[in-house]
Amino acid sequence: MHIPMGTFGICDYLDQKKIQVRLLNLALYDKTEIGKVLKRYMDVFRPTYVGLIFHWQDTAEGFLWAGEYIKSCDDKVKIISGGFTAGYFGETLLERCRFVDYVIKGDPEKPLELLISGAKPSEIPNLIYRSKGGIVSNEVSYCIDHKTISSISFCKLTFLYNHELYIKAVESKLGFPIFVGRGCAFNCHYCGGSSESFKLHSGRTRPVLRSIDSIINDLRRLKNFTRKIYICYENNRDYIKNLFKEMKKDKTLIKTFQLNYGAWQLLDREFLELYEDLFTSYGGEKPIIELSPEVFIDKYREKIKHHSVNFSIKDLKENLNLINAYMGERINVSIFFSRYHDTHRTYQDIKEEIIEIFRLKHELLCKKINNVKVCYDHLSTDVASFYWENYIKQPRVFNTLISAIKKIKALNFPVDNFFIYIPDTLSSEEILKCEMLIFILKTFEKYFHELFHIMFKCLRQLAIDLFEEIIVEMYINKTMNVFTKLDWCELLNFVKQKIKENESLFYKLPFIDDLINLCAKKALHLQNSESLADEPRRMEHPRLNYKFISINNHDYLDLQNFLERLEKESPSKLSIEKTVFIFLVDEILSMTYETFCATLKEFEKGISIDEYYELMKKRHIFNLSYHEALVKKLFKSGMLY
Ligand code: B12
Ligand code: SF4
Repeated sequence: MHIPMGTFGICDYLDQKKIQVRLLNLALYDKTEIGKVLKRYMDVFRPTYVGLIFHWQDTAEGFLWAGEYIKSCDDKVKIISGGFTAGYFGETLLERCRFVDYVIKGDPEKPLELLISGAKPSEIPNLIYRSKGGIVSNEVSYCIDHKTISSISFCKLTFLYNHELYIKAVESKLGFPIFVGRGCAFNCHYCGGSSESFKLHSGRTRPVLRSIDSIINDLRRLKNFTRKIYICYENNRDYIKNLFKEMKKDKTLIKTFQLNYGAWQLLDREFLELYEDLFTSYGGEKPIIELSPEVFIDKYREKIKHHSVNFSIKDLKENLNLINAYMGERINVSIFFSRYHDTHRTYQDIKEEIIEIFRLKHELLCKKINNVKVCYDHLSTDVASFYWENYIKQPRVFNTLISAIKKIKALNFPVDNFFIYIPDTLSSEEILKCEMLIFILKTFEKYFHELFHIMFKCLRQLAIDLFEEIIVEMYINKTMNVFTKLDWCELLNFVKQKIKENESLFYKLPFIDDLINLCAKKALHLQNSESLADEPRRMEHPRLNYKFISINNHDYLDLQNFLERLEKESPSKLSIEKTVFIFLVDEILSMTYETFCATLKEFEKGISIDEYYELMKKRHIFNLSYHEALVKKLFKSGMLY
């Protein structure tokens, strides 16, 4: 969906050289329409050269399709490709793709200008092209300098056809990315944007930054288009702070933008103070700060992350406290963990990682830190990263990438990213086991989060062992696809059985029957809620539908409170607090059993709706409009029928 940030800069650069240029982002259009859209804009603009960006490796299929299609529309048009992936594969891309006429490796500004202005290919730096004698790669001798990169704008949105669509799309994600510079000073093993990777795909040996003034000018322009921006470029924290300090000098930039921030290191007080002074929230959303420890176990993180951007989990937790002390609930924090890494070579390593990541989620909940989201996804295996170079066979061959994409599509579990590297010390059964474990834990966390946290509270790590046992005994050898057809009620039953057949687990969770009963009703409700009628018939003397009611011994849905009770009282001696849960279309209503008896239970006696309202009035329980709205919802939910 994104356009590489630098592409807007290239447009401005070429425009300054009086070369007409337009941008088309096919990802913004309906998939079934993109052929027509491409043809339409080719007819309108009639380009002599088309720059086909191949930056992210996961866009390979779209790149192949678009290249073939453009040539089929007009075989005289010259196709120039560039971006990390194009630069990395360079010659083999020209070998494999007849439609590619040129590849530019690394910075494209000057090479593009020269090529389009008619210079001889042999005289254009960074260019890879076909000649009579075969494919020729010129030296990568052009790297944009500070002065030039500071003289162009990276946010003249009007170069892009239908730029409003792009704004809408980026606003639905993290916001418009602000171009700060190119290259990275660090070397994280998993990253295709590391300093070593940059040498491979771009021939770049050191980062280049824009001047702060040029960024400020861009922000002034940008505020007329969007108020939601994203920065993820921290070679030098002081540089970012200086940018903030300069922004503060311009009143029109204060509290103008929501800044979502991809931090490469933990945040410090000065940064947070500046951030607080300068930025605001936009469209009722909270801004997001991203932190990426990638792996949980400190000694492994030390191995894969460059030491300048490394931090311990202890430091991370302290940093969360610091961020919350400054901004509290006004901000959200996303913490990213990923798999698979070359540090986690055995199933036990990964299991330990899973335990720690889910323990962290639980710990945050117990500490009432609600603004932190912990993500645990597949790692993108970036071309030119250390992982790609060292663990992928024939890394420099373009077909390796194409077959990797096919392999990912054929995997029997869902994938979050272009991920191809898995340590070869893990068997396919172990991988499947890890994937199932994570999938089931995430399912629980999403749909049955009370059960998930109560289990974690009472059983600690044994909760993970229990799920693992269920996977091994019930799922791993079944042909049924757990990832697409997981039967929640069956799984809940397995959990109950496992706990009840083990005395020490049952001792820790003596209310498991009761809790699972509630979850089973919830499961049925979640799976059936879509089939509810829109406007059901209202009966004058309605009855209660117990299918949508769960009467339990504790208020499990008041989770925070229940966990605190578990902290103070022994699970086996918990006093009963009879609670009624009513599953409505869009919420679960909970009330004490006494309230239930005094209100809805009255319908069991066959009273009419008007008699019910009368009764509530007499008993001084809420007001009429509350009950009218409730009764309407109860009918809609099928709870009254
Ligand atoms: C900020 C950032 C983002 C931001 C903003 C991206 C953006 N719009 O540019 C967001 C969050 C949106 C993002 C998303 C993704 N990112 Co990112 N991102 C970065 C980061 C941290 C900095 C990028 C940067 O500074 N770019 C500036 C420079 C380097 O690029 P540029 O000037 O924009 O463009 C260059 C080329 O594209 C080329 N070019 C551009 N236009 C044109 C046009 C022509 C005609 C030619 C010839 C050349 C050309 O010229 C420039 C110089 O080489 C890098 C890490 C890093 N150190 O680079 C990762 C990085 C680039 N991202 C990466 C990945 C994997 C992704 C995602 C696929 C992640 C995901 N799974 O969703 C998505 C892809 C989004 C999409 N397809 O729409 C990988 C790339 C690996 C790869 N080879 O594919 C990197 C290296 C590291 C990482 N793992 O995050 N990312
Ligand atoms: S992950 Fe590491 S190498 Fe990659 S861009 Fe961030 S700091 Fe640089």
